[in-house]
Amino acid sequence: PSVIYLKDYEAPAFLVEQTDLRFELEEEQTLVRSQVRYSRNPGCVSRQRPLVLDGHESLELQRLSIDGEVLSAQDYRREGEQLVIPDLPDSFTLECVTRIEPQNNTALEGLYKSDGMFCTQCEAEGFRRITFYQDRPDVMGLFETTIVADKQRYPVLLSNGNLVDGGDEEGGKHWVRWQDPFPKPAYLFALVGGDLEYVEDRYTTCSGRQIALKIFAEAKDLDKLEYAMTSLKQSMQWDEQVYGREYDLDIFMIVAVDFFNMGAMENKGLNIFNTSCVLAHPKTTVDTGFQRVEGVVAHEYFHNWSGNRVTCRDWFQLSLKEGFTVFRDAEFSADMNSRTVKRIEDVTLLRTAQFAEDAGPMAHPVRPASFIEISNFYTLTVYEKGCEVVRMLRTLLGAETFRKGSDLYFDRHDGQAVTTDDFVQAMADASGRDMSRFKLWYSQSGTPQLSISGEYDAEHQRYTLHMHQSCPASADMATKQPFLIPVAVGLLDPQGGEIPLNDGATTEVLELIAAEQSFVFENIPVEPIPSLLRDFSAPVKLQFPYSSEQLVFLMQHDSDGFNRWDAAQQLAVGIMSGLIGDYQQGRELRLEPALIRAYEQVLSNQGLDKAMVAKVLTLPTEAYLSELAEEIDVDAIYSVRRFVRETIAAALAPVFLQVYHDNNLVEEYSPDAASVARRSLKNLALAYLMATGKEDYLMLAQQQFDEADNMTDSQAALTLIVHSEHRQAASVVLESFYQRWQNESLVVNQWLGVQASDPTAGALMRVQALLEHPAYDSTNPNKIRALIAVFCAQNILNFHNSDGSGYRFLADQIIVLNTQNPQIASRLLTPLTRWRKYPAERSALMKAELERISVSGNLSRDVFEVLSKSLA
Ligand code: B3K
Ligand code: ZN
Repeated sequence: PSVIYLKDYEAPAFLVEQTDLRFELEEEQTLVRSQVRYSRNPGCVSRQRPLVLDGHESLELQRLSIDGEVLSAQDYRREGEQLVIPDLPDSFTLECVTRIEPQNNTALEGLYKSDGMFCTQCEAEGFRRITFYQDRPDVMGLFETTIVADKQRYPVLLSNGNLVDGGDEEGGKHWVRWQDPFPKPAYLFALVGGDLEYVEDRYTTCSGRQIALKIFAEAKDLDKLEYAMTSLKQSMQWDEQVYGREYDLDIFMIVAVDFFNMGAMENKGLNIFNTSCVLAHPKTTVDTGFQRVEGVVAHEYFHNWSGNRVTCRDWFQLSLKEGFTVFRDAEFSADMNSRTVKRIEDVTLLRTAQFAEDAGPMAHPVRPASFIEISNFYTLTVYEKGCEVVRMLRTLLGAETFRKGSDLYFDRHDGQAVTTDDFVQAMADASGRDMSRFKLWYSQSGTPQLSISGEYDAEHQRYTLHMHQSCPASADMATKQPFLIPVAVGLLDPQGGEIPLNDGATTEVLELIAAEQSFVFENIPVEPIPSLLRDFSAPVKLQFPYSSEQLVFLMQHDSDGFNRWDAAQQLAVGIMSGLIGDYQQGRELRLEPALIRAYEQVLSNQGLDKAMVAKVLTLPTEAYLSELAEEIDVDAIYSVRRFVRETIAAALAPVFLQVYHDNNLVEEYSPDAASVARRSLKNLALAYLMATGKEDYLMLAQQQFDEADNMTDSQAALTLIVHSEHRQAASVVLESFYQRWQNESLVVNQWLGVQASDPTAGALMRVQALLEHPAYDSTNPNKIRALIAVFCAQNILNFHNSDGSGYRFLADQIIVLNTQNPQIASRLLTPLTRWRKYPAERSALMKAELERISVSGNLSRDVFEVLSKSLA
């Protein structure tokens, strides 16, 4: 497989004016006729260039004609994934008929069948599995789509834009025609054909236009669409208010499908969603599931502007739409719920998973410089770090100027396919600032390290922060230049008050641009305790020599909610790191009282937001501790975390019991922030109580399991019981849960996941047995993720079993999935790619499995790329 480079970008030889598609959907085959009006691109220097169309090897080409004249085999060449037609006039219509087999498409890219229904996934390069086309985002055209299918089996036939015509045909068939008035690249094309029902609503835009909103799902799921509909209307309103963006078609549709490689897809006017990101009901969906639905509905809707109206020139620019849209959806969720809690969740993900990606073999900049398979670059770096980069722009420019910049960007580039440079340029022009150094965030990989020290000069009442930044070599880039790092800082006096800073405000954004730089604060009457990187103002690893007492002080007094939480995290990280050392030296584990005392204080402080209390009392995860470790000692990390949790539980059990009862209200379920907060605190308390191992608390959990009227409480109790040493009780609740929910596919996924993450011995055998269970389906990505991905990513003790059985199991699965669904196979590889971070024996076992996969033959581009980078 060959490497594609950003530096080789060339504009397309031909532009598309109009694309007319006709689909005949049948059980054994689908015939696709495309009629495309092409004209030479005036922006392209060479007038000799042939028309190069992309087409997957699975396409069966039945006919090709130009302006009505059928081409013979000498008139074109099929070279690998391309069809090359030389000697063409300046403008012409190309007609092309292909035969495809959606029913056998297990890769779930292009047109495929999900549970008997036809649907598409074209981003990034799925359209080439439908017909021959210039399948690249800078080729935009107007689409008209005609669909013909059996009326009884597929009463609902959808595509992008507006329904303009339709009727019945002989043989029990019917047809429809959809027209999309906005030019778009092929990756935004969508088609759905199935037996679906829908819920309907309306939205009136800021300029008074009426939009029809429809969400389609299987009949049995119709009662789970209300929350998505509410979220959609809120998103539409938020985008008008916060970004001045109005919706542009008369109809907006969402379709729920069960088989989907990722969360959802922003096709113009016809979003297609994984059921897991659109269905929500108190009985079947946990609180975090509701929040995910809200966030993903918003994300896809926001893409209508940041992605569809203004799209990417090439796939290296992916973060142009993804980083910006993640930032937009994060701000939306922050406005709808608790802002600080949302920030804590996002930073946790970034610090554990994205930092690990930056430190691993797949490291790449937010704007990658090269790839083999673009599907491998829908990453935490492009999405989450890309979001942080946009957030830094807003921090540097201020909210108002940032909004001016975004208005300018949308105005200037509406209807175009552009680059991340264009985005930053709009921000630069709106602010009058030179942003060239800032752009290093797009072109350099790796997580910068920021060490800060403070110096107080009492005589001159002056406080100085000395900063030093560096960025370690990454797999793809050895040396880096200093970044422009916005460091939001506050200074606290010994009473916990905020000291006014140079400009009178209590938070100042310092701009670190050099490797070494000092910042001076004048008129500081006492030696302060600094609060650094407030609200996590930059995606870096911060070091400051805080004492435990200072961290506890910040936990109590910092006016920045994020930093209050982070102080607790850093306190726990420090203590646990020490214990990990003790464990490795064979010393007895002893928990110093600082953490317990700090937790007790947080629990007894009635004024605190409950969601924050739950976040503060959640110990750093195994994944975060692993990311922080030089070398990952799985047993030490697991044992220490467990020891700390059990020691806290034993010390504070009566307090936790009180908290549990105080928050265990009889009330109707609601996914609002306050109710979610109460449940999260209650279930955290229950988790600590269960960690004591006492029978009384097992009974409490069983009671919650039996009586819960919502899935959040029911699943929390289920997980705690299943993950405990009470094996008999575990099998009873698992069986009763399955009996009750076996017909709810998404709930069954949770049931699989709870077993996959069960840390007790023998988990792998149970996972292997589940592969044969009727609840499992090895072709459904949601099932694969629930069972295999959860086992390998969340069950560190069993996956990293020193006998290598976990690694072997994963490699066996990947070898099968490599041909069946390359995108999923490649994603599953992630845990093995981190082999260099483990001690010698495990490392060798992991590497051996990577090597075994690499000689298993017929590697997809997706798997090949990850393997070759991991073994390089
Ligand atoms: N844009 C899609 C991602 C498509 C991934 C294709 N491998 C979802 C999103 O980010 O909104
Ligand atoms: Zn997106």
